[in-house]
Amino acid sequence: MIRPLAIAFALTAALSAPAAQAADAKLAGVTVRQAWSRPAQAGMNGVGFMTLVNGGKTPVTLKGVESPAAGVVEIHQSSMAGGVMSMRRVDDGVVVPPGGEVAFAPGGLHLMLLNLKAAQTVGQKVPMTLIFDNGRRAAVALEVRLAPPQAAQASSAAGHRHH
Ligand SMILES: [Cu+2]
Repeated sequence: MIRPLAIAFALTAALSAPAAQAADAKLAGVTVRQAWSRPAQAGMNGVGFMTLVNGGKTPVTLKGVESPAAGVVEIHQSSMAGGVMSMRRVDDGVVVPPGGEVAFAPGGLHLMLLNLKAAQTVGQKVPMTLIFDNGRRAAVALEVRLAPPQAAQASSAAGHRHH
């Protein structure tokens, strides 16, 4: 309940680091919620999940992701066809519509952390840099967990902290 807030604040800080310009406003409303990963061994591939929320008035596109924890991070889309789950790389980015959100979740969009440099264990934080259109970058940390964070609690904490 505290954690998604911390991530959102980190994102805001990263986005507002450059001097205020018109382009900054475009991403000012983007927050990342429920960023998490799963335990994995060094040299193996890991996964990353999160929800991108665009509180702004224009679309925002996630173009790519970098992490010191993996050789390469790719954006993947899983799909089911003929009873077989497969995944493909998403090369043209993921658009988050204004006022909308996009969930990266098991069985759908996910981050693929190829060739992990170290083992990931529960409770650990995996640093990521999200790269948006116009070259904006935002730092987030994926919490290594066995199960997804509770969506309702997370958004409630983020939206109603003043209570
Ligand atoms: Cu994948």
